[in-house]
Amino acid sequence: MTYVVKPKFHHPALPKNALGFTHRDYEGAVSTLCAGCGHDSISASIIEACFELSIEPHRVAKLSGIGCSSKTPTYFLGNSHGFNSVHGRMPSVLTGANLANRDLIYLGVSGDGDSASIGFGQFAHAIRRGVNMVYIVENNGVYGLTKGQFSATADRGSKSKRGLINNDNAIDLVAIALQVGASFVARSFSGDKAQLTPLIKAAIEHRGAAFIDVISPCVAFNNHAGSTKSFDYVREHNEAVNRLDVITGRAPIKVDYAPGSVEIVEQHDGTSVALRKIDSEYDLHDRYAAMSFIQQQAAKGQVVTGLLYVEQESDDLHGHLNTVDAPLNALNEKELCPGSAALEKINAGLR
Ligand SMILES: Cc1ncc(C[n+]2csc(CCOP(=O)(O)OP(=O)(O)O)c2C)c(N)n1
Ligand code: SF4
Ligand SMILES: [Mg+2]
Repeated sequence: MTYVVKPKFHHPALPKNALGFTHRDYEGAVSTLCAGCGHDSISASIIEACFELSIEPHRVAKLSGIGCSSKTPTYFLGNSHGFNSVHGRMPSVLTGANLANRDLIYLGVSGDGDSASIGFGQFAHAIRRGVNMVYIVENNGVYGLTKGQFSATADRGSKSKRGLINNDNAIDLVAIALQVGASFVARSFSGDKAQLTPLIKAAIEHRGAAFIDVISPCVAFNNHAGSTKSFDYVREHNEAVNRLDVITGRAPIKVDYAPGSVEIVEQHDGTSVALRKIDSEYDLHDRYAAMSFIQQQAAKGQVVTGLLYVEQESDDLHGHLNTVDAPLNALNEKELCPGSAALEKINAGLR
């Protein structure tokens, strides 16, 4: 309950990260979601990722839309910046904030209703523009907050709790993200923290639009037989193509696996990710092969998870627009308003 205050006291032996912070420093209010909701497990992974990366909470801006999923930023990173926007409008609010202050880490949290229905256009355009962000969709195939109607990500043929069959085709947000140019694309499962936490850490380190689709079962409305977003279904059909074992570090990464089974992916800031390949044929730098593989497996009912695509030389919207390096709030009046001579020069260049 948000009105129940967490006790300030904690065990003195709680592990601390490089900043001297414990997990408690990355938590938020007590969750009001249903007990067992997949979304709470995703919040736990976000907390773990930020703790392990020793991120200063005030360097994070968390933004969301409307839905049970979009409520979750209240339950993690209580000392970070937060903005709960209108349904489906998180991407444009995030884009504006990012353009104003490029120094923060932007974490967009959304639902399948929020991003694949009312906010579908917003989702596609923020990704297409390469906004530097981690965009997480907590995907349960239903509108949980409004009592379980099918969302646009519900698979055709899946059955509602009351026995209705969904006859509409599904939107796969991973396929769309790949198609519109996301430079980091992953899928995971809320029930697999060991897979999800490193993916979030790698996405935070990535420069550009990083998208993670997390299948996150709704225990109240979509966790029955016949649903393809239930815990049982995802566990039975989860096809992981790789795992990030060792996450980031500026020191050389040492791993114990056989040669050929590990790939080291360099990130823009000099950190690296060690990737353990499960499917040795899967090439995570081939956007078109990824699209085709994921869709072929989906046609067989399989849910492909892992880091599905990453562009190593990625850029972001600031790079495309050639904006100033400093956040706007760090510029002085003279820099923000250089005067009529400067305007004259720009106008002359456009004639
Ligand atoms: C403009 C507008 N239209 C409709 C709604 C009603 N509404 C609230 S949440 C929601 C869907 C939420 O689904 P999803 O994003 O999948 O989140 P979940 O609750 O499943 O996590 C809808 C339709 C609204 N709040 N605002
Ligand atoms: S209704 Fe579904 S999505 Fe919402 S909190 Fe409950 S289990 Fe989670
Ligand atoms: Mg939903």
